[in-house]
Amino acid sequence: MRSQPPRLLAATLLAVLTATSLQSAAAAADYERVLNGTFDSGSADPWWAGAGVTHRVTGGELCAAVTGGTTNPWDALIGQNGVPFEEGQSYTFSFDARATTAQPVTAAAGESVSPYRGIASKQFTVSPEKQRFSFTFTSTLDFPDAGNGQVAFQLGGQPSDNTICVDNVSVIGGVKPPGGVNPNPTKKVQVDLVAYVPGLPKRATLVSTATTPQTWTLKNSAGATVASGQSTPKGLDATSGDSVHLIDFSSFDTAGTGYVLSVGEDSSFPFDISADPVKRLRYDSLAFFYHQRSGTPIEAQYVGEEYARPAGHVNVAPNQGDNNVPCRADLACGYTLDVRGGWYDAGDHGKYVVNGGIATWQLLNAYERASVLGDATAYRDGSLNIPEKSNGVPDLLDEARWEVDFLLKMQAPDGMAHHKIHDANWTALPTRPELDDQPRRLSATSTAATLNLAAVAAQASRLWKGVDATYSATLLAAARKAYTAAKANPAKLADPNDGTGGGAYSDDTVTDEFYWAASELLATTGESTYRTDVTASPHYKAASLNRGGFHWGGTAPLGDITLALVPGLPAADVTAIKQKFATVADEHLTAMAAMGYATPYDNSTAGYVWGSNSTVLNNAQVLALAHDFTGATKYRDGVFEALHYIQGRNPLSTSYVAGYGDQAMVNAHHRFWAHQNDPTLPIAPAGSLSGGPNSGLQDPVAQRLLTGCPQQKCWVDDIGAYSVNEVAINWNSALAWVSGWAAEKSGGTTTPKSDCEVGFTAHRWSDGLSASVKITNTGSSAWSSWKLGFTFPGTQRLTTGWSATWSQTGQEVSAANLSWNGKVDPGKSVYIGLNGSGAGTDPTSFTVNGKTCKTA
Ligand code: 9MR
Ligand code: 9MR
Repeated sequence: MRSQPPRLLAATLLAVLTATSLQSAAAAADYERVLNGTFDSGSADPWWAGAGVTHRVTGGELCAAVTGGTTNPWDALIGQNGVPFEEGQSYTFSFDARATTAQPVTAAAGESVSPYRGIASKQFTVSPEKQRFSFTFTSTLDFPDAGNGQVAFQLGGQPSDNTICVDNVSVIGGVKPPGGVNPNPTKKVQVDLVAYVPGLPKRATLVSTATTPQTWTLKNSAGATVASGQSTPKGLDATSGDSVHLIDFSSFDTAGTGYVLSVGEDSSFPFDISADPVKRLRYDSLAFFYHQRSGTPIEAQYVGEEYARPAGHVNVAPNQGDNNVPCRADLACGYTLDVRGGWYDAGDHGKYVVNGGIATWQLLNAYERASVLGDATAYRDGSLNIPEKSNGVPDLLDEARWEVDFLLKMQAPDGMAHHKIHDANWTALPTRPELDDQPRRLSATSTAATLNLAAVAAQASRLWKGVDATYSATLLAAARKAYTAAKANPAKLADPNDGTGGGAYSDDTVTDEFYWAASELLATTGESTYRTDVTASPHYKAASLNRGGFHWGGTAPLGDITLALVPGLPAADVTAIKQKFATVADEHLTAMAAMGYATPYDNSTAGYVWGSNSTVLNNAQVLALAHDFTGATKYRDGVFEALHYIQGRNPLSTSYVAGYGDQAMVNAHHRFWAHQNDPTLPIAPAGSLSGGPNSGLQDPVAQRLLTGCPQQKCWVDDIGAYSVNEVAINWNSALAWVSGWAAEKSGGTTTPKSDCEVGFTAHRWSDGLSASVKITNTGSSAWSSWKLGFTFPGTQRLTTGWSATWSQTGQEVSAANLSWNGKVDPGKSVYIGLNGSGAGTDPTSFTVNGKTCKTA
């Protein structure tokens, strides 16, 4: 991690070395404090190397190649940050080591940031024969929560180059159990931190061990109670580890902002009752894809200054570029490909056909579904802020084409598609795309990638038919060629161990990709050869759709969805597919009814997996289609439950969508949005989705911070935690599909209907005013309290007021009811007034209880 530069630990040389074991107050629990000390995974992460040192894992050891000629031991370092140390506790630091040429090596513990205080260090002589070394010390510093503690090996001060290898590095000690650190505070009243849509159910979760119903109250932004009721106790919810009650406040349906739900002393984050946020999210979730574009400058006029950047991977140094990329050395394919363009997959700079395929399909399917069953004008030209926004083509198609063109470029001369193109080695965080200096390499072609290309090119050919006939024909030809090539190479599987410099995306079952591609080709051409392959497939008629849904490695349901939307199959078979979607949707609803935090997610076999949020949203797509196919409102409500979980009704009180909600994901694992590592870089832009809880804890930061977590709590907003907090195109495509659908179902009223009217009548003179204010309840229910708000346009200052509690902050004025005039029945008015100094025109806009009023 070059972002947190390894520090010298020079001070450790001065630190008191207590090589003898000191008695610690609390009982030792033998907690291991370093991560990946065995290097068994083949990865060096999270060990870093300092200047003049290259480190890599070979033969299960971490080997550091050190450039000679440095002066001090600390001039050449490898180490690990975030190691927890507790003051006064005893630690045993041990490791195996060998060196090509014998030399002294100092093992040190200390502080990773200024002032770099040392805890302990000890020098050993490391020789060509591997030996085990060990020493024990007491910590003089306190970093109990894996903050700025560090261990390092000082390898410098030698005249010549040398290689030093370490293994089985261990620091055991301390009393505080590892894990349990979540910097995001959790609430006891869990709500969607963004919004509930008027007219739809509104549910929340209360964390409480009480066995009897609890009273909840809903307050509006003025603090007035607008609804109350009783919770329903549900007991312990194993997936979250919380004891929970359910709260249903659906009966309250007044649009507004800043509502808060409370039980006793505990309050939720504020939220809106409004359709506006989901209508914004429909576009923000799609904007993600422009941000991820490779091979083109990302321009400030579309994304704002902080997200603008030069084109990445176009052969401008230090990029080695995607203009003419060779295959990996071991493949010797004999050609190079121009594979510029496409979207970066995620926080890395890889571009993968498997995954690019499902992401593109899902965007195009949102468009196709809307064209057939909904409202495709939502995606019209001008709907997104992208360079193609006024070319006469729907913007969703323009954005998708950026990737479709890339997928076409990945097709080899024989019709097969290369599985992926990415860096030869992993780059550090942060690395801006245009500063990536790694060589780019094509991996081998694979059956799965070829079928992804066939499926998406066939789907796209259909959608561009009336938009660009030439392009449509090119796409169909590429799809046919790919499908034929895949049938000739039906078992060319990607290497599951090919995870250096890019993800593997290996998939050992491709019957589902065959079904998906054949379905798309059938839908586009109606030809009998494709029909035969579709109907003969074991996946036919949604046979493999279940609560597991679909994902990049399990794509059969994508074929089912297309076949249910596009004419081509016998009516009875279409009915069977639709029926299966309803059946699986019912299974989701049944399971959700028993959950503390209702989520269309089946954790029964694998727990919460990498990218669980995308599975939740893909299953929400299944629910949405079940609603489309049957009209049943229960399925629609299930879709919104899934969105509520994603936006904060979860045990971490966190919205996994950046920019949405008061406590939203910020520190995505991303090489450009790496603000956590470099404050000059931006945070994740609004509308990007975190991968979400992953009980497998497959990265060192998640392991260090989250060990022992209940499944739904295995998430942390940390840039290093890539197995829980990365972003990815196939995850944002799911958010785009679902938010687009939800926006369509959120009705026409986007601004809350006014239920108040305010008349402001003032006598003004050069340096003062006297005003009377008439507030009328024009709504249909009585107010039990009210609070007026307005802004003085000039320098007016309130001096006295009557018939209300008046106050002024800056130019903002508020007036709250007194005990005798709080109740206002529909159609009735209340009269208040004020005297003031200063000058200015009368205020023109007023709110009552947070809602904008009609001005009389
Ligand atoms: O940054 C990489 C992320 O995009 C991938 O999803 C993840 C799994 O393939 O790997 C991340 O890269 C890490 C690599 O696996 C091990 N060395 C450190 C890399 C950066 O954190
Ligand atoms: O989404 C992928 C997930 O299903 C896998 O378990 C994980 C490890 O192989 O890889 C995920 O995909 C990553 C890819 O390999 C590299 N780019 C970032 C992707 C999201 O983390």
